[in-house]
Amino acid sequence: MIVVHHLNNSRSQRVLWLLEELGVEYEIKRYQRDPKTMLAPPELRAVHPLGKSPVITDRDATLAESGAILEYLVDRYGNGRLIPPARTPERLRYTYWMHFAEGSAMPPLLLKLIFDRLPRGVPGLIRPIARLIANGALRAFVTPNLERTLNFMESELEKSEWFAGREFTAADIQMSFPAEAAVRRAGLDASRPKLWAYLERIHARPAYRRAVEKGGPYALVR
Ligand SMILES: N[C@@H](CCC(=O)N[C@@H](CS)C(=O)NCC(=O)O)C(=O)O
Repeated sequence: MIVVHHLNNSRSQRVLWLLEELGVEYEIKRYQRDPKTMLAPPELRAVHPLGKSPVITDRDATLAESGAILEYLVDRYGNGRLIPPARTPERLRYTYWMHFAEGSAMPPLLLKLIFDRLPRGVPGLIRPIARLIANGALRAFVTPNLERTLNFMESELEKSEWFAGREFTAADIQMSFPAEAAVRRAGLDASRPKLWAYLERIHARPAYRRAVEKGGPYALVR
């Protein structure tokens, strides 16, 4: 039985969603974020040294990193579903977006979160200075980067309905987290109509809804 080590309101939502799409049985072991720091509890480090979610255990394997988990599950349980055939242009796009989500889209979104919160975390006396530094970094580096990233995602969805092509694939599941995070953190809205329609389509999928029901409140959902 697959066990998903699920941290509330986190990337492991994508793993639950994929398992629901595939109709594979699984068990959820739940972990709660510290409400103040939002960090995962130390128990997760007993499952994987980094103590981050998602992690799955299946048979003898313990696997972390959402992209690796998605690829493993599609390979092991997909029977060819949710992945384009090998050596096609769609497969190449699939691989690209699988890696793009955590490798390119999430870093500027994480920086945005950190610099937005930075001034709140320092003593009141030096808060204006911290705000100045944070705003400088946001203006010079983070915001332009985010704009380019979202514009690029939007322009790619102008070429096809889903990230890898005409069919919905696991790459769309992997890309959901940065797109949802961008709604909260980077003001992604209907002014980017292709990305917005993509979000509406994924949120309407029955498997997505079942995964949110099972995973618990998911604040990244609009
Ligand atoms: N690139 C990793 C990122 C894992 C990650 O940062 N997970 C977050 C949840 S969204 C986490 O566990 N945060 C709590 C913590 O760092 O303590 C992946 O895609 O699996």
